[in-house]
Amino acid sequence: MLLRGLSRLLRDRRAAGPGPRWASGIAAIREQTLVAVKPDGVQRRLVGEIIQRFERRGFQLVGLKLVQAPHDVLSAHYHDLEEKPFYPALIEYMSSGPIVAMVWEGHDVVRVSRVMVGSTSPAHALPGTLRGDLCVHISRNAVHASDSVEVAKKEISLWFHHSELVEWQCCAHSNLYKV
Ligand code: IDP
Ligand code: MG
Repeated sequence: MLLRGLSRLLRDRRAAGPGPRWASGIAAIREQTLVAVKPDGVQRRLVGEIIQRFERRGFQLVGLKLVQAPHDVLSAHYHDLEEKPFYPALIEYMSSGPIVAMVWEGHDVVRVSRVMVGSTSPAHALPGTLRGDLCVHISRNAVHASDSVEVAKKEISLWFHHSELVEWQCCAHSNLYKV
């Protein structure tokens, strides 16, 4: 009986593959998203405030860089909006200065980041959201966050080489999660 149980456990473990270093429950809270401080946010010295919101919420920073976005990255990033009348102005805006690109990790981080960022138009964004607190117009909304898990994966690989992402163990983990 005991032997049968042990061999089932071993078989299940093998089927699950090597997996992450941590317990399998932790793998479920390692969702990632791309957040970027747009050129207006960098110019207005909002980088620290935006990072602080994500840190204080409890998410974990795993990638960070200041970049002048290359045109091919921007056109891939916004290819869904190519037909929109504001597209040329959007590309010009996003090319107008450096961007701080980040990857944040944590439970449900894609959905929660969108809530934290607020509506696309700051005029409709609720107080307490980044756009609702820091911006006034849709043409200058200071921050980007991926809108789905699928899109987040694509955007992270567009903006970051995998060697630029750092896997690190957070010492506050047990105060943020019980999994
Ligand atoms: P999101 O950033 O909230 O996901 P999207 O609809 O994906 O919004 O649009 C991408 C970006 O394009 C917006 O964040 C904003 O910078 C810009 N944008 C969207 N709609 C307008 C508009 O009507 N006028 C000007 N810029 C716009
Ligand atoms: Mg979007």
